[in-house]
Order: sequence, then C-alpha cells, then structure tokens
Amino acid sequence: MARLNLPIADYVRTYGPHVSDAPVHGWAHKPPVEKLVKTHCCFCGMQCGIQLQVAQNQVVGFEPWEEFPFNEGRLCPKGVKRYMQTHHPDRLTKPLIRTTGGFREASWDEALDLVVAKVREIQAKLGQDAFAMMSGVSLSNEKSYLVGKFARLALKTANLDYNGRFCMVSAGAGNKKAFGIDRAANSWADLPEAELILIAGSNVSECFPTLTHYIWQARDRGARLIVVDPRVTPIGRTADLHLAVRPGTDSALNQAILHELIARGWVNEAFVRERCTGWDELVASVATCTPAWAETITGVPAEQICRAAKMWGEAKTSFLLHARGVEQHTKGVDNVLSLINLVLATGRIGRKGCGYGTITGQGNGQGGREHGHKCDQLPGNRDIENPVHRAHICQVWGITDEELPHKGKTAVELFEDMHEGKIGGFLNICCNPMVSHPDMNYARAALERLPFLCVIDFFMSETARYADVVLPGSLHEEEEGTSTTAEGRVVRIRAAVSPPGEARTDTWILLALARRLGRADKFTYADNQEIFAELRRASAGGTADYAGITWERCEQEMGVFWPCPTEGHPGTPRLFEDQRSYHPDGKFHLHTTAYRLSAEPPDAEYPIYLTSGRSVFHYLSGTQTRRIKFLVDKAPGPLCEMHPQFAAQLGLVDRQLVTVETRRGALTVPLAVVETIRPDTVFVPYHWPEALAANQLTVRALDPVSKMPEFKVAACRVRAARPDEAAQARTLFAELRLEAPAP
Ligand SMILES: Nc1nc2c(c(=O)[nH]1)N[C@H]1C(S)=C(S)[C@@H](COP(=O)(O)OP(=O)(O)OC[C@H]3O[C@@H](n4cnc5c(=O)[nH]c(N)nc54)[C@H](O)[C@@H]3O)O[C@H]1N2
Ligand SMILES: Nc1nc2c(c(=O)[nH]1)N[C@H]1C(S)=C(S)[C@@H](COP(=O)(O)OP(=O)(O)OC[C@H]3O[C@@H](n4cnc5c(=O)[nH]c(N)nc54)[C@H](O)[C@@H]3O)O[C@H]1N2
Ligand code: SF4
Ligand SMILES: [Mo]
Repeated sequence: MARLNLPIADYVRTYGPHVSDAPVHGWAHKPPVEKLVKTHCCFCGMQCGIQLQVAQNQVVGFEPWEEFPFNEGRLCPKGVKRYMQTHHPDRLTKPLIRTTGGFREASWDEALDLVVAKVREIQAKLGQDAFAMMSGVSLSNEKSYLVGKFARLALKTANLDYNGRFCMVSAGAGNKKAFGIDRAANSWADLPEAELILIAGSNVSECFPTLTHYIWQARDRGARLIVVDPRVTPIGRTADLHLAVRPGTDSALNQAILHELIARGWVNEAFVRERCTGWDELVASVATCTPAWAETITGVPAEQICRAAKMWGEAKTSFLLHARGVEQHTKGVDNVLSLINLVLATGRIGRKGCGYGTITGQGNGQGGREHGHKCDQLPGNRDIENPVHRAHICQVWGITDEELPHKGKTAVELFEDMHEGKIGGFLNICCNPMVSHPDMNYARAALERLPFLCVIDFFMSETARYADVVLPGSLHEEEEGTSTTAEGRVVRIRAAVSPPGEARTDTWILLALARRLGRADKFTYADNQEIFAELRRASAGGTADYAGITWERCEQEMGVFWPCPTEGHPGTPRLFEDQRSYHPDGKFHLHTTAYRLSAEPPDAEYPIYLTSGRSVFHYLSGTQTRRIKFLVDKAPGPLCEMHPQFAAQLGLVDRQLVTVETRRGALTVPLAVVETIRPDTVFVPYHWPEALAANQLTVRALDPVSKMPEFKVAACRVRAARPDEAAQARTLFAELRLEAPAP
C-alpha cells in the first residue's frame, strides 16, 4: 500500500509546517498575563528553568526564571521561542484516520477502538511481539515509566525501544561498563572549578548554549580548553588546542594520548592499582599506540597529540565532556571507554573540579534512559534479563514472571523487522524516524510495507503522514511531571495550560488504550503524581534510585540529584566521592579498545567523509522548530559545509547548489564554503525532511554493543547539481515553504 497517499505539497497545505510569527494566535494584541508558571524548556538536556506567561488557557510569552540555579534566567534562541508551539495553527486537535485520499477526523472512541482492534488482529496473526512500540525522551519521567509498563503489560510485547537508541546509548553502555552507573559523574557546578576542560565531539555552543557559560566561568579562572572535532565549532575557536580529528578515529587518538601519559609518568599509580581493574591489560594494549601511529589514522599531528597529553597529564583538576561526535559510531562505546580511560588513568574523579560527563542531548535524555522504555531495561535502570531485577518489578506491578516480556529488539532492528514483514503493527510516540532514522529511504520502505501504524504527536510529523491513525497528544507544558537534566537533577515540569481542542494529554491517551486493551486493573492512577509514586517504588534499590525524591522536594530544592534512596537523603550531585564505583567490587573498570575502521570509510568512488549534526536554531527532526518564524528565518534550510581548498579543487563556489551522494541516496542543497572544517570532510545538519534529509545519505550500521547507528561517518562524493536536480530542489524548497536558494 502506498501510505503517503497525498503529495507532500498537499500535506503541507493542510497540516504544515506553516511558519508562524504571531505572538498569540488568533489575537490582535497580547492579553494581560494572568499567571506565571515556573517550569523548564522542552528542548535540550540542559532543561533550563523558564517562566511561562499564561492568559486564557494559552501560553502567551515567557519571563526568565533567574532563581533557577543552573541557567539563572539565561536561555538560547530555541528556549526563547518555544512558547510559540502551544497554540500554533498546526496543532493537531482531533484524532485522524487514514482514508484513500489522506485523513479524516474521527471521534476518540472510533480511533482508539481501531487501534485496539488492530493490536488484537496483528498479534493473533503474527504473534505478541509483532506489535511494536517506539518512544522518545522528550517525554517526562512519568510518561517514560508509563510507556515501559504500557508496552509490557497492555500491549504485551517485548518490542519496545526509544529514540535514545539514536542518541545516548553508546555513552550509557560505556558508563555502565566503566562505572556501573549511567549518569554524568558531576553537577555542572564542578566545571568552573576545573583547570583543564576536554571537549570531545560536542558542538557545545550551538547544542548546549547555556552550558557554555560554565566553560566561560572556568576560563575566567584560568582554565585551559582542548576541543576534539573535525570542525572548528564556535567553542573550538576559543580553545587552547583544537584537534581536528578525522571522523571516526577518536579511539586511536585517545589511545595515543594514554600511551603518552604512561610513557611520561603522568599516571595516578595509586588510583589505577587500588581503585581500578584492568590496568596492566590496558597498558599492554596501548604499547604500540604512539602519537606517530595515531597521526596516520587521525590526521592530527603527533606534536599536537603530545601537547594534549602534556596538558591532560599535568593538570591538577580536569573535566571531560563528550557528546554525539564520539558516540554515534559503530565504535561509539569504544570511543567513550577510551576517553573514560584518560579520566581514570589520572584518578581525577569524584572530587571538586574533577569529573566527567557525557552531555545528554534530549530534554529528558537522562531520566528517559532509566525508567524502562529501552528494550533491555526495567525501571531503576534494571536489566530485563536479570531474575532478581525482574522479581522486584513483578512485585511492584503485581504480576508473575511469565507475564513480563523479555528483551526485545532495538530501534533500527525494529525497522528491519518491519521491512521483513515480521512486525505488522507499530505505535510511535514522541519520535520522528522519517527524519531521524539512518538510511531514511530504508526506513520509509519499512513504513510503506507496514500493515498498521499509529502515531501520537501534537503536530503532523513526517512519520505521522505515514500513519493509519494519528492521535493528538500533548506538549511539555500541558502535563504535570518531572524531568531529569543532563547533570542528573530531577526537576519539576508544570502544566501551564491544557491541550487545545480535542487533543489529550499523552498520559490520558496511554491510559485509555490500556483500559481498552483489558488492563484497567494495572493502570489505576488518579493523576501523574501517582505514577511518580509508583516510579519511586519501582526504582528503589536500582542504580537510578528515585525512592527519596518527591515532587515537593523537586520544587523546594530546585531539583534533586539521583541516586536519592530515602526522603532524608540530600541527593547526589557528585558521584564517586568515596572513590568507589557502582560495580559490586566497588572498582572502576578500565577497558581496552582496539582501533577499527568505520563501517563505510571513504574509497575511490566515494572519497569524502560525510558527517552530520545540528544547527543552533533547530531541534532534532525539526517538527517543532521548523514552525517558528524567528528560527526558520535564521536557518531556512540545510547547507553543506565544505573547506575552501576542497571546493576550489572541485570547482564549486559558495551557495551554489551541490548534490551530495552516497551509496544510499542523494541530497541537493546549497554549499557553504567555510574554513572551519577538515578539507576531507563535509557536514550537513539533519533537521529537514524528505529530499532535504541528511539521513537519505547515512549508513544503517550499528555499534555491536549499544546498537547505536553510525550517524557520524559515511563515504560520499559531492558535485555541482545537475539542472534537473537544481530545479527539483527549488520546487521542494517552495513546497516546504522554505526560502529557495538563489538560481
Ligand atoms: N540547537 C540544537 N541543540 C541541541 C539539539 C538540536 O537538535 N539542536 N539536539 C540535542 C540532542 S538530542 C543532542 S544528542 C545534542 C547533540 O549535541 P552534540 O553532540 O554537541 O551535536 P552534534 O552536532 O550531533 O555533533 C557534535 C560535533 O561532533 C562533531 N563530529 C563529527 N564526527 C566526529 C568524530 O568522528 N569525532 C569527533 N570528535 N567529533 C565529531 C561534529 O563536527 C559536531 O560539531 O544536542 C542537543 N541540543
Ligand atoms: N543524520 C543524523 N541523524 C540523527 C542525528 C544526527 O546527529 N545525525 N542525531 C540523532 C539523535 S541524537 C536524536 S536524539 C534523534 C532524534 O530523533 P527524533 O526522536 O525523531 O526527534 P524529535 O524531533 O525529537 O521527534 C520527536 C517527535 O515527537 C514529537 N514530540 C515531542 N515532544 C513530544 C511529547 O511530549 N509528546 C508527544 N506525543 N510527542 C512529542 C515531536 O513533535 C516530533 O514529531 O535523531 C537522531 N538522528
Ligand atoms: S539550552 Fe537547551 S534547555 Fe536551555 S533554552 Fe536552549 S534548548 Fe532550551
Ligand atoms: Mo540526541
């Protein structure tokens, strides 16, 4: 069945994205503000505090929340404009059911009954696990927990995974291996105390703008900065040392830095012998990893590697930060472990100014990876295959072990199973794979083949266009709950308004479905606070222990850091203060890594490294930010970044339309000639859909441990767009109502 049975232009006409700049939709003047609601930004993992202005059940603006300790009122461009989504004209306000020519509006009863009938039909035909679910971590802790329980007990499927699989799982797997716990080791308050900051694979200034302030504070006190990135990002421009690593080669770089630390005696011998396991094996594993060896792999001059080792080796205090640049690889877990080895080799952890943090990306990327909506996980960051962990959750949920499904498939594997017809039904909440999934044309084919798709979203996302049923859900500011910031701080999310029209809260929708699926007995919550109370019990005794955290404490204390096992416990801003890990042996585990090639290294046919990531003005799949005029004006569409030397070699000029090709697809976009990128690498942001999607190009290859896709390396070639490609691109820009590139 051709599921996208309306031309894109018709979808856009009906459901958007429409770019809106009205401060308050439908009103000529902003009405007087009735109340201010203290909550947090819906976007990135910083979860900046913000006060929303409310009038007549609409969010009409914002004010800074200067008392909130992390951001003290500061916000980035997305945070400033996020309030414009609430009453955006594109909001979905009625359930929709697919017809032969698009969608028709339906009642909630009809739509929910249809979903439940399809669940039953598909499971009867293909088995319980043939109905899968995918979720996202823009959802609060309460909703994340609810999704995990809903999939296992109401859908009765093992196949639940989440969009953190595209985002955080390599860091999570590395953290668990090294530390036995998956959380940034310090609160951001430790950053200004550090005398050396190492940032590997993170565009901090564009992706976590308010965190930059903490780096400036450290710099004001004399801290030095090393940045590792194939691009000279805004934070990279300010670094003392910028290592322009070749994409996909970080573990070799880190091995060579470790080799130097050992060779020069810059190792904390007492710490590695007494507090760590695996030191001797690690030393042996880097014996031949000299800076000269690493230079040939990484393209970073040996002399710079030695300087980095000297800076790291001689520092008294230090903070390591890393993000997706090192994690979204088929060796993402190895990259993370090789960085953590540098922290452990010098024993600089668990003390003031000494620490480590993977910078969590999504709003609730931290909490969302603890409460059991990963295919291998139960609440409290428990292991779904561990009998003791299963027993605890069975007791909290009042079920037998037989009733609790086992490990399911990971996100990309779910799409592979849809492609092969093993999965017949799919419920998708808070994820937009038709922009964000690697090798998007493959994902599209999977959805086209899929017998039944239901999407819960507040906008008609590019994935919802393929759905049989679209259920209008709720925004961040429309439900009470909590979220856990990138530093492990559990903060309170307040409902400012109720969902518009017939849209319902996500919780209402999941509970209504659970009831119709015959599991009313397990979903009896009167409100979201009752869900949190159960989450606390379910997490108790797990590594991600929330037992002592209450909504009241989150408000009064401006957030509580987990682990927090009892209500009398102060919370844990800094982990490992007793120099013990969360492994049963209390030791920090060092792991050897062996450098290997990326899944698709450049070759004669596709000689260029393609990497992808973000722009400061858009968020993820862009569903939310491509509708806000200020942000669209600032960044109307994707550009392909290329070094002038390389552009000259190819005879290409700035803003010319070029076609970037890989073995999977082609993308025609304007060229941005910039000196801030390695000459062998091009970069494309991925926030745009359809023929403008970077993910048409990316490779569907996974890290063997974390199953994270390799978004950061593919082999490509670039040439001037042919006249037909250029014409098509201009039409598409026009259809998507983006500013078309000059002819
Ligand atoms: N404005 C904005 N902010 C966001 C988001 C957004 O969409 N927009 N999304 C949020 C989310 S969910 C996430 S996950 C974070 C992502 O935050 P980041 O990880 O900081 O952002 P990315 O742009 O994905 O990639 C970071 C950098 O990795 C570099 N890089 C590419 N390949 C390599 C490599 O092999 N090695 C190294 N060392 N670096 C490499 C890229 O050049 C890029 O500058 O941002 C969060 N914040
Ligand atoms: N090429 C390339 N691809 C990438 C990346 C990259 O660097 N390069 N990065 C990857 C990363 S790090 C990430 S995190 C993923 C993100 O990929 P996605 O998860 O697909 O991104 P989102 O835009 O957050 O999609 C969320 C969808 O859910 C909706 N939504 C948001 N909040 C809520 C809510 O509270 N309730 C409901 N019901 N719906 C909600 C939004 O409208 C949107 O349609 O993309 C990945 N894809
Ligand atoms: S830094 Fe992140 S949380 Fe803060 S305002 Fe910007 S997008 Fe929102
Ligand atoms: Mo992410």
